[in-house]
Amino acid sequence: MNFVVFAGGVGGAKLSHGMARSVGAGLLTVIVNTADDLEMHGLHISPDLDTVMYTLAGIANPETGWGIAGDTFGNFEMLQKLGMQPWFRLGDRDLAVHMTRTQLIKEGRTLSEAVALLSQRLGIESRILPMTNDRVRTIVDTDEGLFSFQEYFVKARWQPTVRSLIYEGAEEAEPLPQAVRAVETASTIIIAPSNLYLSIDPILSMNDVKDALLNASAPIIAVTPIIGGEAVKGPAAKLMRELGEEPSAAAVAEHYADFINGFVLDERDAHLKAEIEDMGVGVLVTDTLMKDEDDRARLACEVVNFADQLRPEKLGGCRLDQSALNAGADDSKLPSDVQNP
Ligand code: FO1
Repeated sequence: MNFVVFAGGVGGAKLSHGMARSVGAGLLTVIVNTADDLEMHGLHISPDLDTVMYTLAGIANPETGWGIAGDTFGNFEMLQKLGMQPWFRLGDRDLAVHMTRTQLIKEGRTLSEAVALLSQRLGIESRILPMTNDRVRTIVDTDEGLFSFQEYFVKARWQPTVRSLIYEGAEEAEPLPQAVRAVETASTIIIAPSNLYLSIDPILSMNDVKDALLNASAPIIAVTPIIGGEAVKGPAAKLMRELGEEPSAAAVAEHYADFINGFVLDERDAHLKAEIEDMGVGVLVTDTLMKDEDDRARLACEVVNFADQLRPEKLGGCRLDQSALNAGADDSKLPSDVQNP
């Protein structure tokens, strides 16, 4: 059995963490959006990859969802003092990850090789794959002009009204071959409750990915990032409105309807079940909010069991590994080489 999760930032990372605990970390492959990546201070920064990596390593900052728990921002304060007007907050420990990744790439490794090495050094058993080793960048076309993704998201606090999204480089990019292979051989494929336009569509927009999903033998399940017409986190609902969609879980299901077999709908939206079933998509109604680590594992387990119902022969569902519960994000979880001296 092997499980594949398509993920962006925080929602994808949380569900991946739940999957690692409920099906076993070694059986999990997470394919991660890299269209949010940026170059800053000469460093290659991969926010979504790092959010997944830190979450699976148990060192993610629980308040922000991104960055490292307990990190300090001495470099940021110094940049301010030096009049650099920094707007993207890189924690001091986080910075070490960007420095390592950038050095590995400069030495000739690919992004995926750098991620594999970083994951190994952070003690992560699951396989984290960037969607591609090529350069793909989300450009946000707004009423205030074109923005690079992080300028829109962080600097402009996602306030400009979006007219369209451009996944620059996606057409020429080669999806990571291991990611395509993982989709082809998966026993279950999950589209995480990540932003459909900013996190999942960049992955789907590359050649071969959609075909691999359409030809996959595994059930494909999407988990809603929208509850009661609002995004669980971030600008998904606002973007849906601005791009002419009704911000609802049903519209998300419709967005994915040509390749998913099942949709996980939040219990607060149970009234949308029939509408989604009419799209030819199976529906699981449950509590999709992941407020704590047990919620993540519970939701992951329910998704896996739902997928099992959608295939002709059962694979035995998930086992919730109680011993893996409560792996909190505190300093003691850091491998010794990244702990404070
Ligand atoms: N998000 C913010 O809102 N403000 C920041 O200063 C910020 C810094 C940052 C640094 C490293 C990193 O990996 C993520 C960071 N994020 C920050 C989050 C990031 O912009 C978004 O969460 C994702 O790109 C959207 O999925």
